[in-house]
Amino acid sequence: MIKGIFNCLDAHTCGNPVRLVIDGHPDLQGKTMSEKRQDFINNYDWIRQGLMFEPRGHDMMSGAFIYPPCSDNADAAILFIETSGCLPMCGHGTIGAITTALQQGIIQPKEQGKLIIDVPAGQINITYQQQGDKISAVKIFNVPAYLAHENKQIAVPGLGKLTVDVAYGGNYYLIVEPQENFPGIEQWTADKILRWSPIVREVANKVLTCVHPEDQTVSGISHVLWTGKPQQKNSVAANAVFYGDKAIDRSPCGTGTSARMAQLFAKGLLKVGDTFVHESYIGSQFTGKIEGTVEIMTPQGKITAIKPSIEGWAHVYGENRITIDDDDPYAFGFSVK
Ligand code: PYC
Repeated sequence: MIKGIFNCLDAHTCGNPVRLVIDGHPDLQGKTMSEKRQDFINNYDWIRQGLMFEPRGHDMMSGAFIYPPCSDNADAAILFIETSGCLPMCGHGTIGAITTALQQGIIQPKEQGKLIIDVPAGQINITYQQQGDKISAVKIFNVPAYLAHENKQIAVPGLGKLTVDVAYGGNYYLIVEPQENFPGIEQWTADKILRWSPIVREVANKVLTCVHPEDQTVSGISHVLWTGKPQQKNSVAANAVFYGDKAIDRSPCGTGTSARMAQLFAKGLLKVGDTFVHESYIGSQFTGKIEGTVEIMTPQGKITAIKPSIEGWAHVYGENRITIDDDDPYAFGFSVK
């Protein structure tokens, strides 16, 4: 029996996929996108599994649904889906979804060049550039980002000790900088990143607690951000972000870039107004900026979080009409371990 038919527009943001689902949206219960995300996770996760995993998707696949806004001041809302689950916020996903939705007329901005979008992690502001019928750049004014754990030592079986930080930029990132047991991403192959990341994440999650102070449903380290030397002259830094079970972000990662700027700000290495050109594992770039600061309350007390922005581009490359039919033994996808 056919469970669902989904028309999708496939795009990529700086190399990482964004499948925008344009119909077949489940009617989600909840007042906020955080509540709607919980409803999707509890009742409709089969849609994510069918659209993201093989054979209809792949390890890096990620996507989004555009919903009507939850707040009076917003233009639209986004629900993110990917192989790792339903992220509270996704930067490359937002750039891809907004580019596609504006080009297709799926979102009508109240004010040209600007959007306000509800996402599960809160509310974000967007500005965008248009050239003819194409959106050439999208800038996200992201949710507050902050350093949650600093200079923590973890012991990774087979790899040794690592000193790590954890920062929030819409998801919690374990940040690993070059040190004795990690020479930097330029000296590690993709295989090595894929091999060590899940182990390092598991070890870190056992000893470092991360729960968002304003939304308990946002918790745990989901991503590992390995750093190293950039390839491009104008990049300030480079990263390889691991997510899900076997994915390295091909984009510089929007929430990862926000987390990294928060980490560097807290350590006195970036200041308000600084521009941070961040490079991905394939050399594509986002331009990050620290737009300002805001005080937030954490279990450790009041801390200064940054207000980050990230700018990047996306290209739409195809259309896909995807059927999920439960007669198909792989209707809800599979992942090769
Ligand atoms: O751009 O925020 C991001 C992101 C998260 C996971 C993959 N990309």
